[in-house]
Amino acid sequence: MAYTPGPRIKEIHITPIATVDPPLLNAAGLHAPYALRTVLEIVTEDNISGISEIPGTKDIDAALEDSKKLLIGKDVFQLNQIRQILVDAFGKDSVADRGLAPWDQRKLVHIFSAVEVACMDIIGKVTGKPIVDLLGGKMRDRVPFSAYLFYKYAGAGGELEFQLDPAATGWDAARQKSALNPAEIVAQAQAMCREFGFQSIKLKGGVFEPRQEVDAVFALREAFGPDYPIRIDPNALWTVETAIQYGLEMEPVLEYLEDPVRGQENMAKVRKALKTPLATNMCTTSFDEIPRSIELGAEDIILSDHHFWGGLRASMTLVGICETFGRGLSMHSNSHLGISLAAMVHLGAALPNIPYALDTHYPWQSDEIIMGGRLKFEEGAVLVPTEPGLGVELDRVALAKLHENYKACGLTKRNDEVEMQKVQPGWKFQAVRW
Ligand code: GKR
Ligand code: MG
Repeated sequence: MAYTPGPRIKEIHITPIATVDPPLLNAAGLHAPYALRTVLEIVTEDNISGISEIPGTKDIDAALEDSKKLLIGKDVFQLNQIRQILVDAFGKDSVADRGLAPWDQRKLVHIFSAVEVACMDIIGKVTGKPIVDLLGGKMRDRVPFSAYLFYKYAGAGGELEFQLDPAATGWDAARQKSALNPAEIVAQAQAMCREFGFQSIKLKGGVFEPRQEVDAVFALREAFGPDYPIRIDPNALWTVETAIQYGLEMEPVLEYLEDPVRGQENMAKVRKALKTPLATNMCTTSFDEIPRSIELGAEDIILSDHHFWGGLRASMTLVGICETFGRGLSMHSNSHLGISLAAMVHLGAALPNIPYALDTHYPWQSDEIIMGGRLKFEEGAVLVPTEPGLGVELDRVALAKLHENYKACGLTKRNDEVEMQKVQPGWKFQAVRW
């Protein structure tokens, strides 16, 4: 049989959107009333469309815009060549480009992830296979996620900002309530687990002094019992001494401790002192950092994220490295909608095993841009799509509405420090606080 080239890229559409986000707190400050995402759509010469979603910033959008001229005419199957073209144009990100905030600020990894996922959506449609099959095939039918709790101010986000929507009921109403102490965190967990059926719990820490957050962990254990694994993520705000002190105290109840301290050296020190596994999406976040991670023994679990590990196939490479060096692998998340969730589910389904339920921010978002509305969770898990490609299609009306939000809200880059200063004038992000 003769070689048949794949479909060629005819058009690339980049749509920045702003999705309603409640006032969630973290180590870097406060979420803005909208979370920014960018939706990429690639259309081939034979009019097949592939989509993807990444964190949105003006810089990444501009770089994606610049990449258009490089990618038009390219065969969507030639992902290695496409990656090289992007590396040649934008250079590789350095480790320092990640920044100190809880979220990753690199450029190339995000651009390549956006292009790769959209191309794989097309490849799936051409071959009639779901993306999970392109990653080597399905290891499970349902992908389990964890409840992801946040300290937060009262408020619905979006236009309502810190006000509540009186018409909201159930989780929609619970999502708007404040959570500023252990009792309110437990109430948030109960409402979220009731709605989504999650069977494990993550608490985003690094907001209050550690005693309060550790008390919240014990309050969760008290309320949910030993069958619900619990993790806490102070986003590297603790000192080594603090992490060891509270890490030892939480040892009987923690499934893992996520990024208690900043940097691989400090993580390795804490890891030596504790039996609890350490996980990271901040200290080992690129292939360049793997050798040092192994040398030092910086963490037990790498929280992969296809948005910043450079795509789905790169994440599968990471799985192999983790297996070789005895690291566990799970998944990190940021504020996101259903296109990202679908990609995470395909990747989650392809992993050899899932020892820890994956992270997702999805319950915090109320908008959706895919046909059929928000994806469903059953007992905390999402069914792996069986349709070709990602298995989700763009709702263009909803996309246009969220693009209008983007134009109206005036945000072009995530900056939680600035948002926090609107509430607490003079508040400053500190890379290490307690
Ligand atoms: O959305 O506030 C947030 C989180 O803190 C997020 O930015 C982190 O990237 O969820 C993340 C994490 O696990 O570190
Ligand atoms: Mg984290």
